Formats: sequence, C-alpha cells, structure tokens
Amino acid sequence: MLNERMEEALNEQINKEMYSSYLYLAMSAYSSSIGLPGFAHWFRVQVEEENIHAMKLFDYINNQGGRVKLKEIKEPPMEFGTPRSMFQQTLKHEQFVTRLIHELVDLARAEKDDNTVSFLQWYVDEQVEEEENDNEIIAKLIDVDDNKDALSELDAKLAKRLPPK
Ligand code: OFO
Repeated sequence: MLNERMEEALNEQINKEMYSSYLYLAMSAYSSSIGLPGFAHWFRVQVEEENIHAMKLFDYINNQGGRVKLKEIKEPPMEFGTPRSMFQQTLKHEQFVTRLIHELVDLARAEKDDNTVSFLQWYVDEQVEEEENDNEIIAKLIDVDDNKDALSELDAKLAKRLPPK
C-alpha cells in the first residue's frame, strides 16, 4: 500500500524516465543527422532501457494498489553539438536521475515504506551502471579527439549494442 506522497513521487519519476526516453530518442535522431548510425543505434537501445525503467514504476504503482498518473512530457532539445558534448550531456542527465532516485529512497525511508525502499534498490544499482556506461564512452571520445577514422571505429562499436534483456 502506497501513501499519497510516495505515490505522487513515483508518478513523478515515471515522467522523468519518459523524459529520459524522449531525450535519448532526440539524441538518436541527432546522431543520424550527423552521419553516426552506430551512435543512433546506441541511443535507440537506451530509449528501450528508459521505457523499461518507466514501466517498472508503472507496474509497481498498480501492483501496490496505487493510481498511475501520466503527466506531460517536456520537449527535448534537437541539437547536441559534438559527439563528446552529447555524451557529456547524457552523463549530466544520468547524474541528475541518480540524485532523483536517491531522493526517492530517502522519502521511502522517511515514510517507513520498506517495500518501496526494496523496490528502488534496482534503480540505485541501475544508475551506477548508466553512469559507468557514459563515462566509458566519454573516455573513448576523449581518445578519438578529432580523428575521423577513430570516430568511425567507435561508431561501429556502438552499433553492436544489444537490446535490453
Ligand atoms: Fe532511467 O536511467 Fe537513465 O535516465
């Protein structure tokens, strides 16, 4: 059973995850527009990840007898600069989401809602992975610098990202 504050906060997080999905869809489109199909693919897979994050919250609220409330999704930007800048923006966004997840955990603890604390642990772990992925790609992009061949090579690697399980 969710209390009202917890239900509202989890609903807000659905919206944030849907925005993440929208943001990465915009990055995928941008990557295609600058001739980086592997980057575009990587972000399309990330969109699927974010949809899963949103749907886990959706199911949890329903299963706890709460009421899902879908809110308006903010419009994402269209331009993201260089590939390196785009991934730095991705990392910044994920760091923001990590903070939101930790705030949700704090709220669940304050509300003595052990079920939700336990449910959110999956997101805490997932955020560690999300930031790691972005840091890894940023490090590769620093190595790539202005080298076009190295960028094509990285693009080919990102094209191999597998869909989420
Ligand atoms: Fe849902 O982890 Fe990214 O935003």
